[in-house]
Amino acid sequence: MPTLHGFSYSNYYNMPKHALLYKGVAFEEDLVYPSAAGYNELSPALKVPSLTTDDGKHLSEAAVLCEYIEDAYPEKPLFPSEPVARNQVRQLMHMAELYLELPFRRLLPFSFSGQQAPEQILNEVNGVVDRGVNSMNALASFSPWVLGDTFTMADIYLYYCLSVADMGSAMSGIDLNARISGLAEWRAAFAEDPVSEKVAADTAANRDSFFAYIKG
Ligand SMILES: N[C@@H](CCC(=O)N[C@@H](CS)C(=O)NCC(=O)O)C(=O)O
Repeated sequence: MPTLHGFSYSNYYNMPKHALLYKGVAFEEDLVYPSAAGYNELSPALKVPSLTTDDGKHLSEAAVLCEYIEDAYPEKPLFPSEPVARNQVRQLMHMAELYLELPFRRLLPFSFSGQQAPEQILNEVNGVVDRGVNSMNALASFSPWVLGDTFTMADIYLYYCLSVADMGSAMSGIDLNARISGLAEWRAAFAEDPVSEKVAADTAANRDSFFAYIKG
C-alpha cells in the first residue's frame, strides 16, 4: 500500500490525498513535517508531500504524485485519455499553481505573523494574479466542473491552490470569486463532496499541530 508523507494543513498534501480518496485507493498517511530528520530521503527539496510507492520508491512534488496516482491506479480516471484534453488538464493545473497559488503563497508569512505585506509585494502579487484570473476566465468553464462535464485532476488542483489564496485575500484585497466567473458556485459544489469534507476535517484537526510546528 502506498504511504503519503506530510501534514494535512498543507494544501499541496491534500491534492494527492484527495485523488487517492476519490479513486478509493487504500493508503497510509505518515504525519511528518519537512524539518524531520531523514525527510530529505523522501523529498530532497524538503517539501511536503512525498509518497512511498508499493515497491518502496520515493516520489515528491504534488503534481508528480497526482500523475503517478493516475498511472498506477487508472480506475476512476482523473485525466482524459485523448492527448489534447489530457494536456488541457495539465495546463490548468500549471496555471492554477503558477499564477494563483504561488503569488498568494508569498503573503503567507505576513498572514501568519499578522503583519501587513509591503506595498511592493502586494503590487507584484496583483500582477501575477491578473494572469491567473485571465487564464481561468479563458479556460475554465465550471459547467459544472472546471473543464466541463467531467471531474478531473484540474478540479482537485485548482481547489487546493485556492486555499492558499483564501489566506491572502483579506490582505491583498483580491476577491477571486468576484473576478472569476463561476468560481464561487463550483467551489461550493466541490466542498459538499464527502471526500472534500473528509480532507477539510483532517486539515482542521491538524491546525494546532501545524502552528506549533511553525512557531518552533
Ligand atoms: N513544489 C512543491 C511545493 C510544496 C510545498 O510548498 N509544500 C509546503 C507545505 S504546503 C512545504 O513543504 N513547505 C516547507 C518549506 O517550504 O520549507 C510541490 O508541488 O509539492
